[in-house]
Amino acid sequence: MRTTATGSTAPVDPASWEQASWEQASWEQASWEQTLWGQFDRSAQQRPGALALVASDAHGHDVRWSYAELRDRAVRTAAGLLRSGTAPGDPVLVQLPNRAEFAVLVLASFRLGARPVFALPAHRSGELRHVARTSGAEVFVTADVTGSGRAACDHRDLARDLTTADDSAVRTVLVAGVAQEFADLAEVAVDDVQAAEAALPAPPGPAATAFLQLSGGTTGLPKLIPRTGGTYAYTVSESARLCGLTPDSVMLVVLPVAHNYPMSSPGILGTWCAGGTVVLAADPSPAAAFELIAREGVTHTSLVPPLALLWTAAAEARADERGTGAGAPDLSSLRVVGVGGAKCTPELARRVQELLGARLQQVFGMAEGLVNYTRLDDPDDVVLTTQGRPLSPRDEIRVVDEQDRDVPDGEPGFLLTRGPYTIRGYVAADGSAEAHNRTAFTADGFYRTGDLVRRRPDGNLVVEGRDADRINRGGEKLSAEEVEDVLLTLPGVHDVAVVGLPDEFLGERTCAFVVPRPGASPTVGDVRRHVRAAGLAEYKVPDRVELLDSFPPTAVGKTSRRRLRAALAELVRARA
Ligand code: OOB
Repeated sequence: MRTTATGSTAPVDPASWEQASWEQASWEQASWEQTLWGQFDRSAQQRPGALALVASDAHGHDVRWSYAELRDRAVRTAAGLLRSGTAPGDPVLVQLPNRAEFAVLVLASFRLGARPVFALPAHRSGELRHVARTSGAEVFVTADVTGSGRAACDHRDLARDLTTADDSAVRTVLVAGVAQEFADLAEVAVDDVQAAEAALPAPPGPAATAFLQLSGGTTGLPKLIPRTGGTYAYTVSESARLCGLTPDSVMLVVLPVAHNYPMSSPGILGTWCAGGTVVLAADPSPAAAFELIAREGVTHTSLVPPLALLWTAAAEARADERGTGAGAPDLSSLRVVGVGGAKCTPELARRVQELLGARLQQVFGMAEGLVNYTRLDDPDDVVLTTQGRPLSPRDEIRVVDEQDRDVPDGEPGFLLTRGPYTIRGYVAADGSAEAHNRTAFTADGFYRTGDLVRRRPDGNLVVEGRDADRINRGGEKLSAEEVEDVLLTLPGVHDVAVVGLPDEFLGERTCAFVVPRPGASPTVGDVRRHVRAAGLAEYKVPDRVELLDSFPPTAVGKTSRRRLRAALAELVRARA
C-alpha cells in the first residue's frame, strides 16, 4: 500500500473527475472490464435457476425470484422506462424501501444506463427537493406508504410536493404500490422480454456514471456523489471476495438498501456478483431477522452498531431461553456479520462473535469511495479492535494534522484518501458543488473524510472520532450546519449550535444549544417541530435542546463554528 501522497499530481478539475478516476483505475484490467449490469448478467447466465431474491413486494406479497426471473423483470422494466421517456444518462430520483421493486429498478437502471439518485426512505421533502434540484431529475420513483403509526410516511405526499415545487424539475412519478393519481411502477415494464432486449441500446460502459449517492453531510444539505460503473464494479467484486461470498451464500439485508454499505460492502451487488441469494427485509428487529436467518439459512448480514447491540442482547436472551428448553430460532447458519457505519467498540465486537456465533467483519466505508475491512483470517486482535484496512492496494491513505502534515503511525490525525474508486469531486446540476469541492478535497485530489483515525504499523485503521461538523447518529449521518441553518429561521432563536454528544446506544446523539432572542424562550417542542416542518428526516430532529444565555465569546462567528461545537461538547463532557 502506498501510504503517503507524492503530491505530484496536478489539481483535478472536478468536471473531469470521471476521466481522472478512470485513468487511474485502468491498472486493474480484469475487474475494470466489468460493469454492474455485466456482473449480475454473468451470474444470471451461469445460474439462471438459482435463487436471486427473497423479499416482499409493495403489495405485501412474498417473492422468491430466480436469477432468470429477476433478470427478465429488470430487462422489461429497462425497456419500459425507455419507452416512457427515460434515456440512458438521465438522472432518476429513487426513494424505495427494502422491497422487491428496489432490486428490479436498480438492475433495470444499470441495464438501461439511467442514473438512479439514491435517497434514503427517511428523507423528507427538505432533502428530496434539494436533491431533485441538484440532480436535475425529472422522474421520481417511490413507494406508497412506509412505516406505521406515528412513524408512517405517505411518499405520495412527498411526490406532490416535488411535482409542484418551482425549484424541482420532477414531473413524472412512478409509485411502487397504490399509485393514486400517479403512474404505477408495476405497469412500466414491457410485456415481452425479447421485444425489450431488441428495443434497448447496449448497456453503458464502465466509465459512465452508474448512479449517484448522497453524502452523509459535511456542510449543509446532502451532496451528490457520482459513482462510475467500472470503479463500483471493482469494489463490488473485491468486497464479495473479501467477505467470503460464494454461490451458496445467503445475504440478509436489514439496513436501508439504497445506502452504499448494504448495496456494495458487500451487500446486494456483491451477493449477486458471487451468484448467491439476497434476502431483503423491511424489519431489522431481532425477532423478525432471527426468523429469517433460520428460515432462509442466512450466511451473511451487515449491521450498524445500535442494531448489533439489539441483536446481541436478543441472542443472549434467546440463549437463556434455550437453557430452559424453550424453542428459539436457530442462528447456526450465520458465518459472517459485518458491522460498520459507525464505531464498533471492542466489547460489542466480542459479543457479536460470541452471541451471534459468526465471524465479525468490521467495515469502515464511505459513500465517497474508500472502504476498509478487517479480513476474515485476521487475528482476533485486529478484528475486535480495528476498523480494518483499505480494500484496494491502490488506495492511498494519509493521516494528517490540522495543517495537512503527515503524523507518524500510531498518532491520531485526520484521514485523507485518494484511490481508484474514490471520487474526485461532488457534482450538482446547478453548479453548487464546485465551491464545496475546493474544501472537501485537497489540491492533489485527496478526499478529506473528516474522520479522526490512528493507523497502526500493520496498516489497520482505528477510528477515534470525527470533526465536530459532522454527527454520526448510530450510522445515520447529519451535518450540524444543515440543522443549524433551519433552526436559525425559528422566530425567537438568536443563535444555535448543533453538537453530537456521546451516547451509549447510538454512539452520538444530537443536542441543539440555542441562544434565544431577548424575551423569547423557545421550547424543546418548538425546536423539534420546526426541524420536522422544514422537511428534514426524523433522525435530524435534535434529541436534546439546551437554552444558553450566550455562547463562549471566543468561539462566536461562522468561521469558528467548528470550535464552538467542540467547546460545547467539551462543556457537557466536563459537566458529566
Ligand atoms: C458508510 O457510509 P456513509 O457515507 O454513510 O458515512 C461515512 C462515514 C465515515 O466517514 C465515518 O465517519 C463513518 O461514516 N463510518 C465509521 C465506520 N463506517 C463508517 N466510523 C467508525 N467506524 C466504522 N466502521 O457509513 C459506509 C459505507 C460503506 C460501507 C460501510 C459504511
